[in-house]
Amino acid sequence: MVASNILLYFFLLISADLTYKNVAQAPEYCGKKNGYALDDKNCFWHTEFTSKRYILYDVNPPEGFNLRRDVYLRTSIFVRNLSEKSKKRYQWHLVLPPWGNLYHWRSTDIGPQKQIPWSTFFDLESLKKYVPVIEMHEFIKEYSQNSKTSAIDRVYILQNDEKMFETGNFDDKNQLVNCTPDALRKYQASSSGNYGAKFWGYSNVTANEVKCLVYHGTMSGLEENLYPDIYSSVMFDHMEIPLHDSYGTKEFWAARRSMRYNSALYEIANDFSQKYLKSNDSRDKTELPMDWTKEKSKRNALGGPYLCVHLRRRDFLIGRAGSVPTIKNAASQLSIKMEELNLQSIFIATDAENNEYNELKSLLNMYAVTRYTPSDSVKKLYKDGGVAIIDQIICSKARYFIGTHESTFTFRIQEDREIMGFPSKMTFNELCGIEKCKSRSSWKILW
Ligand code: GFB
Repeated sequence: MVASNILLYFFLLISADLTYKNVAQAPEYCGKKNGYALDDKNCFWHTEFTSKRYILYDVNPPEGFNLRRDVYLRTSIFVRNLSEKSKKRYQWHLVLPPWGNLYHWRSTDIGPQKQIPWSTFFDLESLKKYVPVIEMHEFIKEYSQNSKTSAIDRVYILQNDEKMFETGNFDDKNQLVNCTPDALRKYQASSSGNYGAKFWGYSNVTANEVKCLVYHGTMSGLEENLYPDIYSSVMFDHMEIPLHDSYGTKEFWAARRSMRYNSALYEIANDFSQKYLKSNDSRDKTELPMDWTKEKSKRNALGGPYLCVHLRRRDFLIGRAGSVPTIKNAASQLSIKMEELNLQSIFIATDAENNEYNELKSLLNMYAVTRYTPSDSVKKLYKDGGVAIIDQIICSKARYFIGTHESTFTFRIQEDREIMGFPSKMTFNELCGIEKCKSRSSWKILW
């Protein structure tokens, strides 16, 4: 084992040397022949006693919930590929970064919205059928081995290649650079040499090393930075930077299908749709097997007798003013559609202020217009993120869906509808903005 470690280390060194300009340098090696001692700063007991390896990641703070879900997909595919390549030598685990402090989560009456585990929103057993995932609190318990802190072996702060546009060189890049004080601000070194970063607000999580890595390329290229014979836990900050290796492929859709929501959220959404929208899974042909791996390709979903619109407002009114309609114009687009479809009910998923919602409702008074309003207990338990998922589930089961141009919230609904098997023309529709209608993307499922 040790001999093979040494061989691998030399291989890593040689390959790092050959491609010096593009590849991050190998770390110092733990040279103890008879096992790793705890007091050798290059040696970590984890590597000796277990084949478990952990990938952690975080995302640029301003990014919203639904873009983060896409970063999860990229990362889960990466970790699954690592497991397949390492042929059981290492057991790769993906540590789920707790949810918290998102810009759009504005409710102040439901307690703090931070350190929220993934199980609040997603079904962990479903995720685990695609890739081994563990919650952060489980990682802390498992990894600290009774010590007071869990020290991540190496953290990479990924950075965009700012010179790419100046030089016109768009080749892949994977290059260690000196960290600027700005990049390191979050990662203050302590007197013991460890980096404490209050990772997700946990003061008992630290890092042994923090490196800055200019990165351009797809997820799979990150593998060169892992050195699993030396490190058992590696974290990538700004994981939104590496691109998908396989966007839209069967592999992408398998990972996406594994992202089932917490079953309590389906129950709340289904109760609401039955009560107010005359919807019923078996009649509407929107039932899915309990186990996502048993799903089959189909295009016969009918959906409940209502149209759902995702009407994105707030920051979209500023950042993307041209691609969102006025309320009056939205009402007119919706009435035309309702007449064409001969439907009577409209479900509105929106982050709009009450006055905008009320205006829309009064303009559409010839139809039964409704939206989901959570009870206090639902809000306390599932927070703003869970309430948004309930809206998404209800939209995913509508006969017809119209979303907002380039909203990732809309994209996730479209994906759920593709999985459920709706005819594509009932899904890939968008409200036109105050400027002319923009061309729409329609990413269809592959089985
Ligand atoms: O999810 P998200 O990244 O989608 O951000 P976009 C929108 C957030 O606003 C959701 C809330 O996660 C919800 O918290 N929200 C939006 C909604 N629509 C609804 C809705 O219909 N119902 C409920 N309950 N909540 C990104 C932003 O937004 O757009 C980025 O995250 C950036 O910061 C970018 O502004 C342009 O993709 O729509």
